[in-house]
Amino acid sequence: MKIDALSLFPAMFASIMNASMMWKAQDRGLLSFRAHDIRDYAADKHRQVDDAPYGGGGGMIIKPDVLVRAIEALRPATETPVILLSPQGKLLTHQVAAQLAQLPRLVLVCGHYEGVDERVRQLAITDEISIGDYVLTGGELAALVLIDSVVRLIPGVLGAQGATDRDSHADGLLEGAHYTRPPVYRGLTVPAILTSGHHAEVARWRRRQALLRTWQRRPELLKNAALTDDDREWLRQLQRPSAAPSLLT
Ligand code: 4G1
Repeated sequence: MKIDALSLFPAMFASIMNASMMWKAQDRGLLSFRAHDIRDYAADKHRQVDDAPYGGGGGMIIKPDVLVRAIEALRPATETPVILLSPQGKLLTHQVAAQLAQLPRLVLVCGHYEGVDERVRQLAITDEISIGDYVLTGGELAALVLIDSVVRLIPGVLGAQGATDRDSHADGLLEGAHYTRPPVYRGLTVPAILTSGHHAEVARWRRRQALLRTWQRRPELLKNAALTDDDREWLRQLQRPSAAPSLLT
């Protein structure tokens, strides 16, 4: 996959794109990434990229000609999504990331200041994606979140392959509790089932822990989760008023 990011602060991408999984993905030839400086496409001698909003009010807006020129210089094919990271976009989910991971190329556009001139959307943006409802100073961190969520789904990027299937959110559930050595830490013990060696029992326990935690913390996720008849029956039991906590582990 080839990813181009357009930004006023392209240096923000370096540390994350040159570390760990991102470096391996590029090293293995599975990812080609470049961050481009929008300012390189400014036309005047002051390299002005932003201007005051028509109608007044505070803040500055990225100029449409500069940003459209920057996008067009990347010559995206008509089928390549040109994605503006924006609080007005559709929410980034595992499903969105999985769809993007199928594509050969992405162009990511990062806003700054108060945002971009509306005509950039009309002329050059095909999709808008948001990473959540909070204020950011720029779209770069959002682009990096999107890139991380997509690149790890490219086949061959993660060493131990099975890890992506068992992901939280791959089946729409949160993960239950995890433990490693030592067996007793500050008086807290590892559940005996995990050290029993009964693999089928361990798998069933883990599944129920995942269902329990999802039900407790993010019950709305259960609506779209991939659930078996067994899962549904166990969740029904959880919802009985008499279900005692000691039965839940
Ligand atoms: C109004 C959040 C403005 C922000 C309402 C998630 C946020 C890009 C994202 C803002 C941005 C809310 C994102 C806000 C983002 C221009 C440059 C837009 C930064 C900018 C809830 C500032 N996911 N925010 N405006 O944060 O780019 O992708």
